[in-house]
Amino acid sequence: MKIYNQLLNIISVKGAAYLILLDPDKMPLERLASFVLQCENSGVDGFLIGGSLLLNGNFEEFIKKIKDITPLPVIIFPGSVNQICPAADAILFLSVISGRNAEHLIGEHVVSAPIIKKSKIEPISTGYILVESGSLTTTQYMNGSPPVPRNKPEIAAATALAAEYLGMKFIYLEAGSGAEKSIPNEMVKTVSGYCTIPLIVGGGIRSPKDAKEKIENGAKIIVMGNHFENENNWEMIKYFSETIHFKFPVEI
Ligand code: 1GP
Repeated sequence: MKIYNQLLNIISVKGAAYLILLDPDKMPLERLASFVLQCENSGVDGFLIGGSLLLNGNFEEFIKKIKDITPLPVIIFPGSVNQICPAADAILFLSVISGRNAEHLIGEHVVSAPIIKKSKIEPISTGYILVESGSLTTTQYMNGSPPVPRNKPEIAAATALAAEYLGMKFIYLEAGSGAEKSIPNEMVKTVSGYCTIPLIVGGGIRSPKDAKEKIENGAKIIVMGNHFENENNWEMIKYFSETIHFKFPVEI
């Protein structure tokens, strides 16, 4: 089954899906196996792999290692066209629709589309909306366009609806990795009530309560990364899974 359909199936059965973001720059290879197994045993549904920069990480080796360890889907979450690898299962084909930077709306896509076709990984068209979240995040800085103001849910909703009309398959409301504040619940509610395509929410989520509120307001996929850069928090993954999979909590 295609990864997109797998995700829709998880959403339908469990209520929502839980993806973990792994940045090759931030997760040392020697810790990768134990973290991935902990995620798998804690009910996580898959992995997003990517980073705004790639200073140290070996992207291909990193993805191959995850594929060797787990059967869970591995989806590229690209910070740039350098982050494409045939060993992955799919790639979020992101267009930064909150911005007006042509390179991130269509330019990089023209460069990367033939590479993706050759690699045979599944592209999943995703409207990526950056949202103000306290201080400037790396993602916002790298995009070079202002994020949507956090008190303007109607702008996010109109942007998301435009993405739906353009044929995109997911909307991703992004506060930025390690954001001070996660996406406002009101914005999640407004966007999810205005569009029919599934809503991914990530950035700055650090508690099961926060994840639960996002789901209650209509998020269908929760993404977390930064919180688990601290190994002391790994034990929490199962509680997040149980909370997010509200229709079908996995016995752990
Ligand atoms: C970032 O939405 C993801 O792109 C996850 O954010 O790392 O803050 O959990 P965190």
